[in-house]
Amino acid sequence: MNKIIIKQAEFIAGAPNRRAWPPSGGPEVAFVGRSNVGKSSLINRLVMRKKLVRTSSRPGCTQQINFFSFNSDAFRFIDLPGYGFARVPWALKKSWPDMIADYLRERETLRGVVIIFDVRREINQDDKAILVWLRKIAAPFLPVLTKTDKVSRGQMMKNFREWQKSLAPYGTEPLLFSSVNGEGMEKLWEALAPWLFSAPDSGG
Ligand SMILES: Nc1nc2c(ncn2[C@@H]2O[C@H](COP(=O)(O)OP(=O)(O)OP(=O)(O)O)[C@@H](O)[C@H]2O)c(=O)[nH]1
Ligand SMILES: [Mg+2]
Repeated sequence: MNKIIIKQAEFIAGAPNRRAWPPSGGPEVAFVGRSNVGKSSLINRLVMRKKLVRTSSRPGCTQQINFFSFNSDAFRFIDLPGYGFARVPWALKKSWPDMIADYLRERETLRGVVIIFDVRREINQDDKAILVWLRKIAAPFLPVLTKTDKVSRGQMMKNFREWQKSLAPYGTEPLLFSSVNGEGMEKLWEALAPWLFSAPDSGG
C-alpha cells in the first residue's frame, strides 16, 4: 500500500444526536471503545496531528460524536464517546446507547468500525455487548489493542494471546497499537484502506 499522506485535516461537527450529524460526504470509519481507552489519541496518531482531537487522562472526555474530515473529504474519522465509565453524567450515560447506536446503525456512509481495547486489561461485559451488537447489525469491525508502550514485550505477548482467545468467538484477530510510539501504524492503515479507498460494496 502506498503511504497515506494527510495533507489536510479538519473538525467538521460535534453531534449530540442525529439531527446534528453533518451531511454525509467521504467514507467514514468510526472508533469505539471503553472510556479512556485511547480512541481520540489513536486518531491523532494515525493522522499525525497532535492536537486535532481532544484527549484527556480523565475518562469521559469525548461526550458527543465528533466528525473529522481529511484530504478534502477523501475520508472521515468519527470519534465516539467511550462506554462504561461510571462518572459520566447520568443524562449522557442514558443517551449514549441511542447516540452511538443510531449512528452505527443508520449512517449510510459508515464503512467500518474500529473497536479499541487497552492491551493491559481484559474483555468485560460492556465490550462483549458491543461486539455482539456489532455482529448483529453486520457492521464490519476491527479490534485494536492499544497502549502497548505501557507493558513489557513479554507481558504484551501474553496479553495479546489472551485477547486473541477473547475475540476469537467474534471471528476477528486484533492488531497491536501505541499512540505514544506509533507501533502498529502501518498495519492499521493497511486494514483501514479497503474501507476508505475502495468502491463501496454494491451488494446491499
Ligand atoms: N502510554 C500511552 N498512553 C495513551 C495511549 N493512548 C492514549 N493514552 C492516554 O490515555 C488517556 C486517554 O486517552 P484518550 O485518547 O483521551 O481516550 P479516549 O478513549 O478518547 O477517552 P474518552 O473520550 O474519555 O472515552 C490519555 O491520558 C492519553 O494520553 C497509548 O497508546 N499509550
Ligand atoms: Mg475521546
